[in-house]
Amino acid sequence: MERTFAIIKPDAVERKLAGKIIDRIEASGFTIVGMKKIKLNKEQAGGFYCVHRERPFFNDLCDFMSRSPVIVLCLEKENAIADWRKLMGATNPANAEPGTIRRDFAVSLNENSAHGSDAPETAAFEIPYFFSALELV
Ligand code: 3AN
Repeated sequence: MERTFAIIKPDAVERKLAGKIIDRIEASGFTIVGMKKIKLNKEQAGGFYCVHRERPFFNDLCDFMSRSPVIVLCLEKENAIADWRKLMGATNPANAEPGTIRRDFAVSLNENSAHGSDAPETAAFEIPYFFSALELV
């Protein structure tokens, strides 16, 4: 069993797509072991995306992620990290496969509806950034 970290981003929560995305998560065999709706401030968004702090899109990314509430999830399944990224689709929705979350729901490269850990080390940082051990059941 493997755990990964997911975010339903502001653009998707604002458009009331959270239920549709959670439905796809469960239909694809993931167990939701943690889930909550939170509103990040810009500093908290920047801490989460600190690997991107030198990138030109960092400021816009932090503004976007702190614009309105997000839903954060910890998901469990065999091969959870790769399978969640496959279900999300490519970062740029224009390149995402048909049937993926980003192809079907994302607005743009920046407002791309979902986040997923890209490696075990990333998941090991991201899950405890948002969840305490008691919140993972
Ligand atoms: P992913 O979320 O697919 O792992 P990352 O980690 O490379 O993608 O990028 C984090 C987030 O930063 C993306 N989800 C996207 O919202 C934004 N982003 C990535 N690359 C760009 C870019 N070239 N221009 C604007 N935003 C970007």
